[in-house]
Amino acid sequence: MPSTDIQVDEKIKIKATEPKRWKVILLNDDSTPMEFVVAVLIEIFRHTNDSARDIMLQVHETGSGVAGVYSFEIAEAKAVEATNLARTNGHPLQIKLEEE
Ligand code: TYC
Repeated sequence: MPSTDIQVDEKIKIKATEPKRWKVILLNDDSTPMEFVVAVLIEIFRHTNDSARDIMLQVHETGSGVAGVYSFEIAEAKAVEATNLARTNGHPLQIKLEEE
């Protein structure tokens, strides 16, 4: 088998960039029930009862809170799922994505 000499240019560095991560942020409103928000945090964002309640209260008291941090595709899918569940149940819950 013929052998081939390969010259590697040591000056060329491959920059390995970490994939971006996105925060799924819940926003407060006046009418989405607290228990519904807790259920969303448990069922869609896989929180425990305690952490779901903590995040819900933070949103309620400060105006916003992070439900989770994911790749863009997962963050978007969870935000859409939670928004659809809220609308199906007649709640105005607002969710936004923010780059970490
Ligand atoms: N503020 C709502 C209430 O008093 C509760 C709530 C919490 C709504 C978090 C939205 O993302 C939210 N029923």
